[in-house]
Amino acid sequence: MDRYSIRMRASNAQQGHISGAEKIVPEPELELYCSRLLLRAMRHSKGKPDFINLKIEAVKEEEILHLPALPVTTVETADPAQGQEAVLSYLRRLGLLRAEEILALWRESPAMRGAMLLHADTLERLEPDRERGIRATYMDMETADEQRRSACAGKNHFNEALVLATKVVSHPAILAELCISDDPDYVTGYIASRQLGYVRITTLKETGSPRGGRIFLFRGDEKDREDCIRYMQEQKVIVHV
Ligand code: PML
Ligand code: MG
Repeated sequence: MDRYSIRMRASNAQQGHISGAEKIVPEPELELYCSRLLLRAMRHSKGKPDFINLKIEAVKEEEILHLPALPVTTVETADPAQGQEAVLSYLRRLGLLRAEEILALWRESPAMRGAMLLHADTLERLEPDRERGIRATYMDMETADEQRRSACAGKNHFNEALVLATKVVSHPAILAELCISDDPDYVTGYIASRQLGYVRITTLKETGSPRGGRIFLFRGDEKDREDCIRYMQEQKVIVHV
């Protein structure tokens, strides 16, 4: 079945970026999801947008990669220090020798629209544009449960992150992804990898902190890097939950 990709981003002059979201939907549902995403842009708690971009592109079925969602586990942590300790132990479990330095880079990461693409061994940053980072895009979730699909009227951090992490770590040159939300009230983050699945860490930062970011940990050569960036930015993915 052919589909349409819909990508929405909204901003205003005072705050800059306000909200963004995306779907990949069958043609009969195109109108419905366009209006849901429009509503989402208009009702964001950050404020009213003065610019909304809805980009709609046809997607052929053969262009879509279908992936099962990563299995999810949760680690309860009482405070950010415990949360970061948990992340360190998972990084070490993945055999990453420079786990402490990776965590330090993550803590200090500047506000970027996209993620850092970091070489897991040399810690070299591999994004062509370091201010922007790499944005993983063109992805959606499919579930038999219509309730979850229609959650698109508002942001569901967990669902959206699970879709993104599943896409990201499915590239063979990605060893793991780390994420802390930049939403000041959202303190749950995760580490994801093909080996570990999606591991939610309940407290990774202090409530009220706007600091957040993503790191894609990479291992490979120049050809892998180019393929990885193309995959993140262009490959259409539907994640099945
Ligand atoms: C974001 O703000 O987009 C990141 C959300 C991380 C979600 C973590 C989780 O709840 O599992
Ligand atoms: Mg955010």
